[in-house]
Amino acid sequence: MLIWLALSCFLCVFIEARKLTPFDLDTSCETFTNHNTDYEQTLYKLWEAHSERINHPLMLNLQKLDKFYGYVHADEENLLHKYNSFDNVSSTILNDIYAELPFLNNNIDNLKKYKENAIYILIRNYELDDICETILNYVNRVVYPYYDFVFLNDKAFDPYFIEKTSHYILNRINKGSERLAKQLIRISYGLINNDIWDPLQNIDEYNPSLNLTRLKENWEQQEKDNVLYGGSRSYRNMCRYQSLGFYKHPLLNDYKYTMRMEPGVKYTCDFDPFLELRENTKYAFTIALLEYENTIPTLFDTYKEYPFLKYKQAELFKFIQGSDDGYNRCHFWTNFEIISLDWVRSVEYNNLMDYLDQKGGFYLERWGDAPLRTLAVVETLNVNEVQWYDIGYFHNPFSSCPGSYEVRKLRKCCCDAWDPENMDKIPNEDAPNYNVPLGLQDFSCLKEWWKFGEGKHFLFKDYDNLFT
Ligand SMILES: Nc1nc2c(ncn2[C@@H]2O[C@H](COP(=O)(O)OP(=O)(O)OP(=O)(O)O)[C@@H](O)[C@H]2O)c(=O)[nH]1
Ligand SMILES: [Mg+2]
Repeated sequence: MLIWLALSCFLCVFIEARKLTPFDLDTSCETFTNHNTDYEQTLYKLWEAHSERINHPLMLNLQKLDKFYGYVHADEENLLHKYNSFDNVSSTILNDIYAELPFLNNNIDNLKKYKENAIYILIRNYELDDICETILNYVNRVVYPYYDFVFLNDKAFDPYFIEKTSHYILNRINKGSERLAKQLIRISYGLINNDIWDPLQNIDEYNPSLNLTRLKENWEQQEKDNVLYGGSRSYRNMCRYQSLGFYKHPLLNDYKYTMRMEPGVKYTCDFDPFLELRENTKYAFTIALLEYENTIPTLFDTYKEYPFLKYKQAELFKFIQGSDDGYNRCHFWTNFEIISLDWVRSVEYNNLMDYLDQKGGFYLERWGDAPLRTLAVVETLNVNEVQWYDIGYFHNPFSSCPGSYEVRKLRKCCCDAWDPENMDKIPNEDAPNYNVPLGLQDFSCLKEWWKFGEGKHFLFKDYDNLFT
Protein backbone atom coordinates (compact mmCIF):
# COMPACT_ATOMS: atom_id res chain seq x y z
CA MET A 1 0.00 0.00 0.00
CA LEU A 2 2.81 2.38 1.01
CA ILE A 3 4.67 1.61 -2.17
CA TRP A 4 1.55 2.24 -4.18
CA LEU A 5 1.03 5.62 -2.45
CA ALA A 6 4.60 6.64 -3.05
CA LEU A 7 4.33 5.65 -6.66
CA SER A 8 1.14 7.61 -7.25
CA CYS A 9 2.65 10.66 -5.53
CA PHE A 10 5.67 10.40 -7.77
CA LEU A 11 3.42 10.11 -10.83
CA CYS A 12 1.43 13.18 -9.77
CA VAL A 13 4.59 15.24 -9.42
CA PHE A 14 5.82 13.92 -12.73
CA ILE A 15 2.61 14.81 -14.53
CA GLU A 16 2.55 18.23 -12.85
CA ALA A 17 6.14 18.83 -13.87
CA ARG A 18 5.34 17.90 -17.43
CA LYS A 19 2.44 20.33 -17.42
CA LEU A 20 4.76 23.09 -16.30
CA THR A 21 7.02 22.46 -19.25
CA PRO A 22 4.68 22.14 -22.18
CA PHE A 23 7.47 22.99 -24.58
CA ASP A 24 9.79 20.23 -23.57
CA LEU A 25 9.48 18.98 -27.14
CA ASP A 26 11.10 22.16 -28.34
CA THR A 27 14.26 22.51 -26.37
CA SER A 28 16.28 23.07 -29.52
CA CYS A 29 14.65 26.44 -30.10
CA GLU A 30 15.84 28.58 -27.21
CA THR A 31 14.28 31.79 -28.47
CA PHE A 32 10.97 30.08 -28.01
CA THR A 33 11.38 28.65 -24.53
CA ASN A 34 12.94 31.82 -23.11
CA HIS A 35 9.82 33.88 -23.59
CA ASN A 36 6.76 33.75 -21.44
CA THR A 37 4.07 35.56 -23.36
CA ASP A 38 0.39 35.31 -24.18
CA TYR A 39 1.47 33.90 -27.43
CA GLU A 40 3.00 30.93 -25.62
CA GLN A 41 -0.23 30.43 -23.74
CA THR A 42 -2.13 30.26 -27.01
CA LEU A 43 0.32 27.75 -28.36
CA TYR A 44 0.06 25.72 -25.21
CA LYS A 45 -3.70 25.57 -25.54
CA LEU A 46 -3.39 24.49 -29.15
CA TRP A 47 -0.89 21.86 -28.19
CA GLU A 48 -3.13 20.58 -25.41
CA ALA A 49 -6.10 20.51 -27.75
CA HIS A 50 -4.06 18.63 -30.26
CA SER A 51 -2.70 16.08 -27.85
CA GLU A 52 -6.10 15.50 -26.36
CA ARG A 53 -7.47 15.12 -29.87
CA ILE A 54 -9.89 17.96 -29.44
CA ASN A 55 -10.49 19.30 -32.86
CA HIS A 56 -9.26 22.83 -33.16
CA PRO A 57 -10.90 24.94 -35.91
CA LEU A 58 -7.67 24.94 -37.94
CA MET A 59 -7.57 21.20 -37.74
CA LEU A 60 -11.19 20.90 -38.80
CA ASN A 61 -10.55 23.10 -41.81
CA LEU A 62 -7.60 21.02 -42.86
CA GLN A 63 -9.58 17.85 -42.55
CA LYS A 64 -12.28 18.77 -45.05
CA LEU A 65 -10.42 16.80 -47.63
CA ASP A 66 -12.79 16.99 -50.53
CA LYS A 67 -13.29 20.73 -50.69
CA PHE A 68 -10.39 22.05 -48.71
CA TYR A 69 -6.82 21.72 -49.76
CA GLY A 70 -5.13 24.32 -47.66
CA TYR A 71 -5.05 27.05 -45.12
CA VAL A 72 -3.53 30.44 -45.87
CA HIS A 73 -2.10 32.10 -42.82
CA ALA A 74 -2.02 35.85 -43.40
CA ASP A 75 -1.43 38.43 -40.72
CA GLU A 76 -4.16 41.06 -40.47
CA GLU A 77 -1.60 43.59 -41.72
CA ASN A 78 -1.01 41.55 -44.87
CA LEU A 79 -1.56 43.82 -47.85
CA LEU A 80 -2.89 41.26 -50.31
CA HIS A 81 -5.20 39.91 -47.65
CA LYS A 82 -6.49 43.41 -46.90
CA TYR A 83 -6.56 44.98 -50.37
CA ASN A 84 -6.67 41.97 -52.71
CA SER A 85 -4.16 43.54 -55.08
CA PHE A 86 -1.14 45.83 -54.72
CA ASP A 87 -2.97 48.20 -57.08
CA ASN A 88 -5.35 49.06 -54.24
CA VAL A 89 -2.62 49.80 -51.70
CA SER A 90 -2.12 53.47 -50.81
CA SER A 91 0.96 55.24 -52.11
CA THR A 92 2.08 56.07 -48.55
CA ILE A 93 2.35 52.39 -47.68
CA LEU A 94 3.96 51.57 -51.01
CA ASN A 95 6.53 54.34 -50.55
CA ASP A 96 7.50 52.89 -47.16
CA ILE A 97 8.02 49.53 -48.84
CA TYR A 98 10.08 51.05 -51.65
CA ALA A 99 12.26 52.77 -49.05
CA GLU A 100 13.11 49.42 -47.46
CA LEU A 101 13.43 47.44 -50.67
CA PRO A 102 15.55 49.63 -52.96
CA PHE A 103 15.82 46.99 -55.70
CA LEU A 104 12.13 47.60 -56.49
CA ASN A 105 13.05 50.99 -58.00
CA ASN A 106 9.77 52.51 -56.79
CA ASN A 107 7.95 50.33 -59.26
CA ILE A 108 4.78 48.42 -58.43
CA ASP A 109 5.36 45.90 -61.22
CA ASN A 110 8.70 45.01 -59.63
CA LEU A 111 6.89 44.48 -56.33
CA LYS A 112 4.35 42.18 -58.00
CA LYS A 113 7.18 40.26 -59.66
CA TYR A 114 9.04 39.92 -56.34
CA LYS A 115 5.89 38.41 -54.83
CA GLU A 116 5.62 35.76 -57.58
CA ASN A 117 8.34 33.78 -55.78
CA ALA A 118 7.76 31.34 -52.94
CA ILE A 119 9.68 29.08 -50.61
CA TYR A 120 8.27 25.59 -50.99
CA ILE A 121 8.52 22.95 -48.24
CA LEU A 122 7.23 19.38 -48.31
CA ILE A 123 7.31 18.23 -44.71
CA ARG A 124 5.90 16.09 -41.90
CA ASN A 125 4.60 17.44 -38.58
CA TYR A 126 7.35 15.76 -36.59
CA GLU A 127 10.05 17.64 -38.49
CA LEU A 128 9.00 20.90 -36.79
CA ASP A 129 12.13 21.55 -34.77
CA ASP A 130 14.43 20.98 -37.72
CA ILE A 131 12.46 23.31 -39.96
CA CYS A 132 12.45 25.94 -37.19
CA GLU A 133 16.23 25.98 -37.17
CA THR A 134 16.28 26.25 -40.93
CA ILE A 135 13.74 29.08 -40.96
CA LEU A 136 15.71 31.05 -38.35
CA ASN A 137 18.83 30.51 -40.41
CA TYR A 138 16.99 31.58 -43.59
CA VAL A 139 15.61 34.83 -42.16
CA ASN A 140 19.11 35.78 -41.08
CA ARG A 141 20.86 34.82 -44.30
CA VAL A 142 18.50 35.83 -47.09
CA VAL A 143 19.03 39.45 -48.03
CA TYR A 144 15.36 40.40 -48.50
CA PRO A 145 13.41 37.52 -46.92
CA TYR A 146 9.86 38.67 -47.59
CA TYR A 147 8.94 35.80 -49.87
CA ASP A 148 5.81 33.74 -49.34
CA PHE A 149 6.03 30.23 -47.91
CA VAL A 150 4.06 27.18 -49.06
CA PHE A 151 4.13 24.12 -46.81
CA LEU A 152 2.70 20.87 -48.18
CA ASN A 153 1.99 17.60 -46.39
CA ASP A 154 0.22 14.34 -47.18
CA LYS A 155 -1.28 14.50 -43.64
CA ALA A 156 -3.07 17.45 -42.04
CA PHE A 157 -0.67 19.93 -40.48
CA ASP A 158 -1.24 20.16 -36.79
CA PRO A 159 -2.17 23.62 -35.51
CA TYR A 160 0.92 23.75 -33.34
CA PHE A 161 3.09 23.35 -36.45
CA ILE A 162 1.17 26.12 -38.21
CA GLU A 163 1.33 28.56 -35.31
CA LYS A 164 4.96 28.04 -34.60
CA THR A 165 6.37 28.10 -38.15
CA SER A 166 4.35 31.16 -39.12
CA HIS A 167 5.43 32.96 -35.96
CA TYR A 168 9.08 32.31 -36.77
CA ILE A 169 8.69 33.49 -40.36
CA LEU A 170 6.77 36.67 -39.54
CA ASN A 171 8.33 37.90 -36.33
CA ARG A 172 11.73 39.15 -37.25
CA ILE A 173 14.42 40.56 -35.04
CA ASN A 174 14.33 44.13 -36.24
CA LYS A 175 11.02 45.93 -35.70
CA GLY A 176 11.04 47.64 -39.12
CA SER A 177 11.45 44.39 -40.97
CA GLU A 178 8.84 42.76 -38.75
CA ARG A 179 6.19 45.14 -40.02
CA LEU A 180 7.27 44.56 -43.59
CA ALA A 181 7.18 40.80 -43.06
CA LYS A 182 3.61 41.00 -41.82
CA GLN A 183 2.56 43.23 -44.72
CA LEU A 184 4.16 41.12 -47.41
CA ILE A 185 4.44 37.46 -46.45
CA ARG A 186 1.65 34.96 -46.94
CA ILE A 187 2.18 31.48 -45.57
CA SER A 188 0.10 28.59 -46.87
CA TYR A 189 -0.31 25.12 -45.43
CA GLY A 190 -1.60 22.61 -47.92
CA LEU A 191 -2.85 19.10 -47.87
CA ILE A 192 -1.91 16.74 -50.67
CA ASN A 193 -4.72 14.71 -52.12
CA ASN A 194 -4.18 11.08 -51.20
CA ASP A 195 -4.76 9.74 -54.70
CA ILE A 196 -2.04 12.01 -56.01
CA TRP A 197 0.35 11.24 -53.17
CA ASP A 198 -0.01 7.47 -53.14
CA PRO A 199 -1.15 6.19 -56.54
CA LEU A 200 -0.72 2.56 -55.42
CA GLN A 201 -4.02 2.92 -53.57
CA ASN A 202 -5.67 2.71 -56.99
CA ILE A 203 -3.01 0.54 -58.51
CA ASP A 204 -5.09 -0.80 -61.41
CA GLU A 205 -5.99 2.65 -62.51
CA TYR A 206 -2.44 3.91 -62.04
CA ASN A 207 -0.61 1.10 -63.77
CA PRO A 208 -2.26 -2.28 -64.38
CA SER A 209 1.11 -3.93 -64.96
CA LEU A 210 2.06 -3.38 -61.28
CA ASN A 211 1.09 -5.74 -58.49
CA LEU A 212 1.18 -4.60 -54.87
CA THR A 213 2.15 -7.93 -53.34
CA ARG A 214 5.00 -8.34 -55.80
CA LEU A 215 6.12 -4.75 -55.26
CA LYS A 216 6.30 -5.30 -51.51
CA GLU A 217 8.43 -8.42 -51.97
CA ASN A 218 10.63 -6.43 -54.28
CA TRP A 219 11.07 -3.67 -51.72
CA GLU A 220 12.01 -6.17 -49.03
CA GLN A 221 14.68 -7.52 -51.31
CA GLN A 222 15.93 -4.02 -52.13
CA GLU A 223 16.16 -3.27 -48.42
CA LYS A 224 18.29 -6.39 -47.98
CA ASP A 225 20.44 -5.28 -50.92
CA ASN A 226 21.12 -1.94 -49.21
CA VAL A 227 19.24 0.15 -51.72
CA LEU A 228 18.87 3.52 -49.96
CA TYR A 229 15.23 3.80 -48.76
CA GLY A 230 14.64 0.61 -50.82
CA GLY A 231 12.02 -0.65 -48.38
CA SER A 232 10.04 2.57 -48.15
CA ARG A 233 6.76 3.25 -49.88
CA SER A 234 6.45 6.80 -48.52
CA TYR A 235 9.93 7.78 -49.72
CA ARG A 236 8.93 6.59 -53.20
CA ASN A 237 5.73 8.63 -53.01
CA MET A 238 7.83 11.62 -51.99
CA CYS A 239 10.24 11.21 -54.92
CA ARG A 240 7.37 10.90 -57.38
CA TYR A 241 5.58 13.91 -55.88
CA GLN A 242 8.71 16.07 -56.07
CA SER A 243 9.22 14.98 -59.68
CA LEU A 244 5.77 15.46 -61.13
CA GLY A 245 3.30 16.49 -58.44
CA PHE A 246 4.09 19.51 -56.29
CA TYR A 247 3.76 22.17 -58.98
CA LYS A 248 0.17 21.09 -59.64
CA HIS A 249 -0.91 21.90 -56.09
CA PRO A 250 -3.48 24.75 -56.13
CA LEU A 251 -1.58 26.65 -53.43
CA LEU A 252 1.26 27.16 -55.91
CA ASN A 253 -1.00 28.47 -58.69
CA ASP A 254 -0.08 32.12 -58.19
CA TYR A 255 3.67 31.64 -58.24
CA LYS A 256 6.31 31.61 -60.95
CA TYR A 257 9.39 30.40 -59.07
CA THR A 258 9.95 28.24 -56.01
CA MET A 259 12.98 27.55 -53.88
CA ARG A 260 12.84 24.17 -52.18
CA MET A 261 13.65 24.16 -48.48
CA GLU A 262 14.13 21.05 -46.33
CA PRO A 263 14.14 20.62 -42.56
CA GLY A 264 17.61 20.70 -41.04
CA VAL A 265 19.48 22.38 -43.88
CA LYS A 266 21.80 25.31 -43.21
CA TYR A 267 22.56 28.32 -45.37
CA THR A 268 26.11 29.33 -44.49
CA CYS A 269 26.48 32.45 -46.67
CA ASP A 270 24.28 35.46 -47.38
CA PHE A 271 22.28 34.93 -50.54
CA ASP A 272 18.97 35.75 -52.12
CA PRO A 273 17.23 32.89 -53.88
CA PHE A 274 15.35 34.96 -56.42
CA LEU A 275 17.14 38.29 -56.82
CA GLU A 276 20.20 36.38 -57.97
CA LEU A 277 18.36 34.53 -60.70
CA ARG A 278 19.41 35.46 -64.19
CA GLU A 279 16.63 36.47 -66.55
CA ASN A 280 16.74 33.25 -68.56
CA THR A 281 17.12 30.84 -65.66
CA LYS A 282 14.60 28.01 -65.43
CA TYR A 283 16.53 25.78 -63.06
CA ALA A 284 19.16 26.56 -60.41
CA PHE A 285 21.18 24.24 -58.16
CA THR A 286 24.18 24.37 -55.88
CA ILE A 287 25.39 20.74 -55.45
CA ALA A 288 25.74 18.09 -58.14
CA LEU A 289 26.56 14.48 -57.23
CA LEU A 290 26.71 10.91 -58.47
CA GLU A 291 23.50 8.91 -57.97
CA TYR A 292 23.55 5.46 -56.31
CA GLU A 293 23.52 2.99 -59.16
CA ASN A 294 21.25 0.44 -57.50
CA THR A 295 18.38 2.95 -57.22
CA ILE A 296 18.14 3.50 -60.97
CA PRO A 297 19.20 0.33 -62.83
CA THR A 298 16.98 0.92 -65.87
CA LEU A 299 16.37 4.68 -65.73
CA PHE A 300 18.81 5.80 -68.39
CA ASP A 301 17.88 3.08 -70.89
CA THR A 302 14.23 3.90 -70.33
CA TYR A 303 14.96 7.56 -70.96
CA LYS A 304 16.81 6.78 -74.18
CA GLU A 305 13.72 4.95 -75.43
CA TYR A 306 11.57 8.04 -74.93
CA PRO A 307 9.74 8.39 -78.25
CA PHE A 308 10.27 12.19 -78.44
CA LEU A 309 13.90 12.09 -77.30
CA LYS A 310 15.86 15.08 -78.50
CA TYR A 311 18.28 16.37 -75.80
CA LYS A 312 17.59 20.00 -76.50
CA GLN A 313 21.24 20.95 -76.43
CA ALA A 314 23.97 18.45 -77.14
CA GLU A 315 26.37 20.42 -74.93
CA LEU A 316 24.22 19.87 -71.85
CA PHE A 317 23.87 16.17 -72.60
CA LYS A 318 27.61 15.81 -72.05
CA PHE A 319 26.99 16.62 -68.38
CA ILE A 320 25.31 13.23 -67.96
CA GLN A 321 27.10 11.23 -70.64
CA GLY A 322 29.36 8.48 -69.41
CA SER A 323 31.68 6.24 -71.35
CA ASP A 324 29.98 3.71 -73.69
CA ASP A 325 27.09 6.13 -74.09
CA GLY A 326 25.78 5.13 -70.66
CA TYR A 327 24.75 7.41 -67.80
CA ASN A 328 27.63 8.83 -65.76
CA ARG A 329 25.12 9.18 -62.83
CA CYS A 330 25.63 12.95 -62.48
CA HIS A 331 22.59 14.74 -61.15
CA PHE A 332 21.62 18.04 -59.59
CA TRP A 333 20.98 17.53 -55.88
CA THR A 334 17.36 18.60 -55.63
CA ASN A 335 17.10 19.30 -51.92
CA PHE A 336 18.24 22.78 -52.90
CA GLU A 337 16.73 23.86 -56.18
CA ILE A 338 15.09 26.90 -57.67
CA ILE A 339 12.51 26.07 -60.27
CA SER A 340 10.62 28.03 -62.87
CA LEU A 341 7.08 26.74 -62.44
CA ASP A 342 6.30 27.67 -66.05
CA TRP A 343 9.02 25.22 -67.02
CA VAL A 344 7.77 22.28 -64.93
CA ARG A 345 4.20 23.01 -66.00
CA SER A 346 5.20 22.89 -69.69
CA VAL A 347 3.91 20.13 -71.94
CA GLU A 348 7.47 19.05 -72.73
CA TYR A 349 8.36 18.56 -69.07
CA ASN A 350 5.14 16.71 -68.25
CA ASN A 351 5.25 14.45 -71.29
CA LEU A 352 8.65 13.19 -70.22
CA MET A 353 7.60 12.77 -66.58
CA ASP A 354 4.37 10.97 -67.49
CA TYR A 355 6.30 8.64 -69.77
CA LEU A 356 8.82 7.78 -67.03
CA ASP A 357 6.03 7.45 -64.43
CA GLN A 358 4.18 4.96 -66.63
CA LYS A 359 7.29 2.80 -66.83
CA GLY A 360 6.82 2.16 -63.10
CA GLY A 361 10.41 2.86 -62.02
CA PHE A 362 9.43 4.97 -59.01
CA TYR A 363 7.98 1.80 -57.46
CA LEU A 364 9.68 -1.11 -59.24
CA GLU A 365 13.06 0.44 -58.58
CA ARG A 366 13.66 3.48 -56.37
CA TRP A 367 14.05 6.31 -58.83
CA GLY A 368 14.84 9.55 -57.05
CA ASP A 369 13.51 12.94 -58.03
CA ALA A 370 17.06 14.25 -58.50
CA PRO A 371 18.05 12.10 -61.50
CA LEU A 372 14.59 12.58 -63.00
CA ARG A 373 14.79 16.35 -62.71
CA THR A 374 18.25 16.19 -64.23
CA LEU A 375 17.04 14.19 -67.23
CA ALA A 376 14.24 16.74 -67.71
CA VAL A 377 16.78 19.58 -67.60
CA VAL A 378 18.94 17.86 -70.20
CA GLU A 379 15.96 16.97 -72.34
CA THR A 380 14.21 20.32 -72.37
CA LEU A 381 16.55 23.20 -71.45
CA ASN A 382 19.52 25.08 -72.88
CA VAL A 383 22.75 25.52 -70.95
CA ASN A 384 22.04 29.21 -70.36
CA GLU A 385 18.72 28.33 -68.70
CA VAL A 386 20.48 26.44 -65.91
CA GLN A 387 22.30 28.35 -63.19
CA TRP A 388 24.80 27.21 -60.62
CA TYR A 389 24.42 28.97 -57.25
CA ASP A 390 27.82 29.52 -55.70
CA ILE A 391 26.47 29.69 -52.15
CA GLY A 392 27.01 28.09 -48.74
CA TYR A 393 24.61 25.23 -48.18
CA PHE A 394 24.61 22.19 -45.97
CA HIS A 395 22.28 19.19 -46.10
CA ASN A 396 23.67 16.22 -44.28
CA PRO A 397 26.12 14.84 -45.40
CA PHE A 398 27.11 17.17 -48.26
CA SER A 399 27.82 20.86 -48.47
CA SER A 400 28.73 23.61 -50.85
CA CYS A 401 30.83 26.67 -50.15
CA PRO A 402 32.18 29.31 -52.56
CA GLY A 403 35.73 28.51 -53.61
CA SER A 404 36.74 32.15 -53.94
CA TYR A 405 37.92 34.04 -50.85
CA GLU A 406 36.42 37.26 -52.25
CA VAL A 407 33.01 35.64 -52.69
CA ARG A 408 33.13 34.21 -49.17
CA LYS A 409 33.93 37.66 -47.82
CA LEU A 410 31.21 39.38 -49.84
CA ARG A 411 28.60 36.83 -48.77
CA LYS A 412 29.87 36.68 -45.16
CA CYS A 413 30.23 32.92 -45.38
CA CYS A 414 30.78 30.68 -42.37
CA CYS A 415 31.93 27.68 -44.32
CA ASP A 416 35.14 26.30 -45.63
CA ALA A 417 35.70 25.59 -49.29
CA TRP A 418 37.88 22.67 -48.25
CA ASP A 419 36.70 19.87 -46.06
CA PRO A 420 38.24 21.01 -42.73
CA GLU A 421 38.42 17.51 -41.28
CA ASN A 422 40.62 16.30 -44.08
CA MET A 423 42.80 19.34 -44.66
CA ASP A 424 46.04 17.84 -43.40
CA LYS A 425 45.67 14.47 -45.08
CA ILE A 426 47.15 13.54 -48.39
CA PRO A 427 44.86 12.05 -51.05
CA ASN A 428 45.62 8.49 -51.96
CA GLU A 429 44.01 5.72 -53.96
CA ASP A 430 41.81 4.58 -51.08
CA ALA A 431 40.82 8.07 -50.02
CA PRO A 432 40.92 10.27 -53.10
CA ASN A 433 38.76 12.99 -51.49
CA TYR A 434 41.26 14.01 -48.80
CA ASN A 435 42.39 17.58 -49.08
CA VAL A 436 40.34 18.31 -52.16
CA PRO A 437 38.19 21.46 -52.47
CA LEU A 438 34.40 21.01 -52.28
CA GLY A 439 33.08 20.35 -55.75
CA LEU A 440 36.20 18.57 -56.89
CA GLN A 441 35.83 15.39 -54.84
CA ASP A 442 35.33 12.30 -56.95
CA PHE A 443 31.65 11.97 -55.94
CA SER A 444 30.91 15.56 -57.02
CA CYS A 445 29.77 16.46 -60.54
CA LEU A 446 30.51 20.16 -60.29
CA LYS A 447 33.66 19.68 -62.32
CA GLU A 448 31.51 18.19 -65.09
CA TRP A 449 29.20 21.17 -64.78
CA TRP A 450 32.07 23.64 -64.97
CA LYS A 451 33.30 21.84 -68.07
CA PHE A 452 30.05 21.32 -69.96
CA GLY A 453 27.73 23.81 -68.32
CA GLU A 454 28.14 27.49 -67.84
CA GLY A 455 31.79 27.43 -66.80
CA LYS A 456 33.07 28.71 -63.47
CA HIS A 457 32.17 32.24 -62.45
CA PHE A 458 33.53 34.07 -59.46
CA LEU A 459 32.36 37.59 -58.79
CA PHE A 460 29.37 38.92 -60.66
CA LYS A 461 29.18 42.66 -61.04
CA ASP A 462 25.44 42.67 -60.32
CA TYR A 463 25.95 41.22 -56.85
CA ASP A 464 27.75 44.28 -55.55
CA ASN A 465 24.58 46.13 -54.62
CA LEU A 466 22.92 43.12 -53.08
CA PHE A 467 25.57 42.27 -50.52
CA THR A 468 27.18 45.57 -49.61
N1 LIG B 1 4.70 15.18 -45.91
C1 LIG B 1 5.70 14.33 -46.16
N2 LIG B 1 6.92 14.82 -46.44
C2 LIG B 1 7.93 13.96 -46.67
C3 LIG B 1 7.74 12.55 -46.62
N3 LIG B 1 8.93 11.96 -46.87
C4 LIG B 1 9.81 12.97 -47.06
N4 LIG B 1 9.22 14.17 -46.94
C5 LIG B 1 9.84 15.51 -47.10
O1 LIG B 1 10.41 15.53 -48.39
C6 LIG B 1 11.71 16.14 -48.37
C7 LIG B 1 12.76 15.12 -48.79
O2 LIG B 1 12.73 14.01 -47.89
P1 LIG B 1 14.02 13.47 -47.12
O3 LIG B 1 13.60 12.36 -46.25
O4 LIG B 1 14.73 14.63 -46.51
O5 LIG B 1 14.83 12.90 -48.32
P2 LIG B 1 16.35 13.04 -48.69
O6 LIG B 1 16.77 14.48 -48.55
O7 LIG B 1 16.52 12.39 -50.00
O8 LIG B 1 16.99 12.12 -47.63
P3 LIG B 1 17.80 12.46 -46.30
O9 LIG B 1 19.19 12.33 -46.71
O10 LIG B 1 17.31 11.42 -45.33
O11 LIG B 1 17.43 13.87 -45.88
C8 LIG B 1 11.90 16.64 -46.96
O12 LIG B 1 11.53 18.00 -46.92
C9 LIG B 1 10.97 15.79 -46.13
O13 LIG B 1 10.51 16.50 -45.02
C10 LIG B 1 6.42 12.05 -46.32
O14 LIG B 1 6.16 10.85 -46.26
N5 LIG B 1 5.44 12.99 -46.10
MG1 LIG C 1 16.50 15.74 -46.85
